Amino acid sequence: MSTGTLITVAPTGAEHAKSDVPNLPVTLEELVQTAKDCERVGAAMIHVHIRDADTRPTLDPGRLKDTVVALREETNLIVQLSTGGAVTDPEENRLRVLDAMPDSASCTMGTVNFGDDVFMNRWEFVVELHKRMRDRGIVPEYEIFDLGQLASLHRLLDQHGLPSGGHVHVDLVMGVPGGMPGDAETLVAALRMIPEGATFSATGIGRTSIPVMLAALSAGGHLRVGMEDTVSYARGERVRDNAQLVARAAGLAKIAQRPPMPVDEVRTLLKVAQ
Ligand code: KMH
Ligand code: ZN
Repeated sequence: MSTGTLITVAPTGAEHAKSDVPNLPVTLEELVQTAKDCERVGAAMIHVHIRDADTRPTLDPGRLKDTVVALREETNLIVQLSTGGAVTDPEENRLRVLDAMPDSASCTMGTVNFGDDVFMNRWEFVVELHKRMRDRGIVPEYEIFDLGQLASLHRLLDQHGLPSGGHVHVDLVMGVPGGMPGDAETLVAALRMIPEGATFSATGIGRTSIPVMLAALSAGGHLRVGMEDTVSYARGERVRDNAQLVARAAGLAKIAQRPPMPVDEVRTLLKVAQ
């Protein structure tokens, strides 16, 4: 069991429209401001999706590089780029995300129904992501949307070896319609399948946010929160901003006697270069 809690903020995502969620950070300025606010209240890592000038999700290589540079200049956070993008993004664009040389990147371990869409992650594509990240010294976070994807993670590590740095960190993304439910029972089932020595974070989509957070803390796990996953703070109450979600996670982590982990400790834990 870990002594502290890694809090990752996922501030934007690819699913919410700015017109529906006006406080969603979509410009570089808004993203950097959010990152600073979240760092101040306990976040150590940021999971980044970016938007174009029309606020639509994009994997534009220039924008991604500028984003990594700006976040490094303005914060001390570990910068994790999403290679998941939006469900419409082609594989070659998703692989090209790694050219922006983030500290970390997401690597989803399989295909899953995603609401009314399909989030495609063919086996060959997953293997290619894993290998390219290792070649570049980028630390993966293996995104798990369903239990079978943990079996795929074992297969990946058995067939293709450990990631850069040698440590395995997974993120359980729970409560996506089409994926595993966001409840304590499912979290425990997932933990039984996590590779030995691996660490895990968990996030619950929508109203599963709080049950997943409490279950993850109880089980010695880490937390991901943010407006990518939840735009409602409580029943009938919209999220004010990402820092509000991070502050709540930090408060619960303190109650659990596992306060937010400082960034340098997280770098050591995940084997991300200092
Ligand atoms: N936007 C989802 C289709 C990731 O960032 O790696 C995929 C996603 C996972 O958000
Ligand atoms: Zn994401």
